[in-house]
Amino acid sequence: MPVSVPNGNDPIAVIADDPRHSVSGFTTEFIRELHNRQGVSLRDASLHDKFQATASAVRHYMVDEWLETKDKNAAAKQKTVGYLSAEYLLGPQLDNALLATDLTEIVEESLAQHGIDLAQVREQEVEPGLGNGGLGRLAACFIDSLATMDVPCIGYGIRYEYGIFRQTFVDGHQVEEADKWLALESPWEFVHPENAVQVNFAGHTETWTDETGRERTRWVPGWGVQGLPYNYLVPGYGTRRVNTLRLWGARANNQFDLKTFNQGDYVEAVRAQTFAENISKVLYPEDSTPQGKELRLQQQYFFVACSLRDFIENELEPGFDLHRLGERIIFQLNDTHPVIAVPELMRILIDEKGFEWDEAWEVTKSCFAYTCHTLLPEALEVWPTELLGRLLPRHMQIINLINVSFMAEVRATFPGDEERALRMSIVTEHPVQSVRMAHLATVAGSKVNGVAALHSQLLRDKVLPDFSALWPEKFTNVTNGVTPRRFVRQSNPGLSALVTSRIGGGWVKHLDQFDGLEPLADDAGFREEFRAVKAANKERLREVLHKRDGIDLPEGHLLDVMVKRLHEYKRQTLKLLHVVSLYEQVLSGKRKVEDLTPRTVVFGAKAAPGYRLAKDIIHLINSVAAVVNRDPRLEGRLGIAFPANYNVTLAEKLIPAADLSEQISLAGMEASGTGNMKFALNGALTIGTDDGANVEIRGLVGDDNFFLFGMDEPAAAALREQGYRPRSIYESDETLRATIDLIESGIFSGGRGGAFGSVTSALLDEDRFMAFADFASYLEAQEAVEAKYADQEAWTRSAILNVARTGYFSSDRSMRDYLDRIWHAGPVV
Ligand code: 26W
Repeated sequence: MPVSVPNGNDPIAVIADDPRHSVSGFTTEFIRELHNRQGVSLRDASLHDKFQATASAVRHYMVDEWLETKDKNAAAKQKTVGYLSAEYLLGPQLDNALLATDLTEIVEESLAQHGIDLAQVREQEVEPGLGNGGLGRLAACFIDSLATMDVPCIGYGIRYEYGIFRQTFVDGHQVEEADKWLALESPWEFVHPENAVQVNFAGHTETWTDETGRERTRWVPGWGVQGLPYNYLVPGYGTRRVNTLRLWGARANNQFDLKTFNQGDYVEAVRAQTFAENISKVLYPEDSTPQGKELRLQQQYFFVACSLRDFIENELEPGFDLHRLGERIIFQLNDTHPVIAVPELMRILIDEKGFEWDEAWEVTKSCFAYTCHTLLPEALEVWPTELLGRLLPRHMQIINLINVSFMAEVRATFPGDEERALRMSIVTEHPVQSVRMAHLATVAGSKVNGVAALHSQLLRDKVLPDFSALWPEKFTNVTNGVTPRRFVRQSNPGLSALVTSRIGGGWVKHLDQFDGLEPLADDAGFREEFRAVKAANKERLREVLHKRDGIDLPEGHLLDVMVKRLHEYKRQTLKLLHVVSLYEQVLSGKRKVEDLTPRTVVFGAKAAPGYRLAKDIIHLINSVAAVVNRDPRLEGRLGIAFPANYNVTLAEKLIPAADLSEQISLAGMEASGTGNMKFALNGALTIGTDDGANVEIRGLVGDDNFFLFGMDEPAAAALREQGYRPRSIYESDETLRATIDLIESGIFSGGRGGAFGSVTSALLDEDRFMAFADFASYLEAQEAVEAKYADQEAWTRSAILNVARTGYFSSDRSMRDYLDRIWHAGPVV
């Protein structure tokens, strides 16, 4: 029952008359945790103890609802969303839990009474970085939205012991450190060893005849591990629903390994068991080029096998007729990483439950849908049949059988078109015989979706055109979204309070209400308050960067931010070329320093550890920063800040402070982007290409409130078609030439020319993502940025309109689209 709270903002999830929901009530819970969990007195407690006790005391307020949710689900017997994702980039949990339980003020006051600063306690939390970037963060937003919308959902994934690496810089080079996020234990998880699930690998298959005389197949595995469920609470906002995120950790299977392999050599046997535990040890840090590593396939099968078993055995009532499984679960495949779940469900139904092939296939098709998150052909996962057959022999057989009937269907629909059949086959022969996981997902899934309008179109037309010709109705779009709880309400309290003062607090659950801000863009008083919020957020960021990185952000600058994974297609180099060209123009006297708009460019980006060029680009950015930031000729009017280890925690501070959001990928390359949405919702203006969700952002905010530049996708495709020659652009564009020449001069490498040859020659010789082709247009758009920024009233007006018009990008809206168009499921209240 929503009641209003001191600041009038948030409906609350807890019962208002719960005696624990008071300062003294919380203090009791907190002290109890300090004593019983941490085993220390308040007097002796470390900051870490205080964090652990605070977090676990806050969890008390969600557990009743969590248990209640389970009962509600069991009673309702409605369809559950099983979100299958190898990544969840959750970010810090404490603030989110405080918001959901409406405890922020209470905890602050309770701790203050004991001389403890909540802000300091908060800083103790190590965020669970169990994802690489966009895909993992999207999964975290989606489960937040489903809980808030009262939809039964279990998020299934992997409890990596080491999350995404911690990035440090040594002499400007990226160095990776292991992310030991569990070193001090996570206060948020419940482990249930008694619910461990057995997962098998390798071995062989054999046939047998059952009592009815039917020929059956069984898998005789070679080895196995156990999956331990670690449950995380996923509280909805303003509702009593608390869903579950179930992450699986691998544990050695004592009896099995000891007996089978290592008779006699006890110590060796125990050592060998750690092999099993390696499965959930570390998150693969590649976010676009699959390495085809055996351990990665083990991880994928491990978590989906645990998850399917868990749902079928533990979430359904005993005796449930599995022919109706599709009425109770929809497994959403978050990219191809969990696609091995398809043959696993077939195996369970046929080998274990005695289904006929056709029955099993009908059920399986009704239980899966597939989301594709990329357009890069090299990002589409492919597993050699040699590896798959060795690790999962029965699954390999099943995939072959699926392919045989699929090929028959293709040949029947397109008689004589053998080339088409080869293009579509799940198993390809080249370069080595392999399984194309995207094809398997498309054949098995009831729906296939892209993540923004343009992306879904390109998915149909360019990535899977034969499939969309065969099954046009299978393809759909769901534009991504972000959770307004974390990315506005929590991370931007100033804006939240301002907005709520004018349109009420309903927007936190109904972000389309932001449209009520539209008229306020013309209200000078509101604009002033809006600017004050931005200024305060910049001040907060200055403090964070000073403390975290020793970076001193200049005051009064336009804050120009590009944060995302380092990737050639995202074109961090284009941003850097802009900065270097400004610098060059000042050095050569083409521009007077007082004509520069005071600007600080902030980069945040991790490179995959094996991605050489991306790491060289990081080195170049740091090297340019070192020179530009120190050059007195710039009179402090141009700076670069590159804080290391960009993560969710930092994003929450950076995004609310930004003026300008850089979304400058080559058109047709960025599937959606979600950072772009977060910036717009926090009142930054976008400079961007016609790519991914930028297209939709611009459509909503309007051309006057968005800085568009560059080729669109058809133009980029045409240029590539006709033969792209970056060097001729370099030769004909004087500004570009001067910029590249300045980099090659050695000025950024202590006089050593050629230090950044890998970057400059990648551009001059190939420029795969056509940065040069968009360079002139980008600079022109940046001039428009400067002109607009000079008129603060006009700028603020546009910023407000960005907020007012982008409520569409709530992940609640994305979830509604999935529920209506793909899952055919709804809330349980
Ligand atoms: C190593 C294999 C691999 C391949 C692709 C790992 C991870 C991927 C992901 C699909 C990459 C990814 O995160 N894609 C991003 O997904 C976001 C959420 O939909 C989009 O907003 C981004 O545009 C897209 O790059």
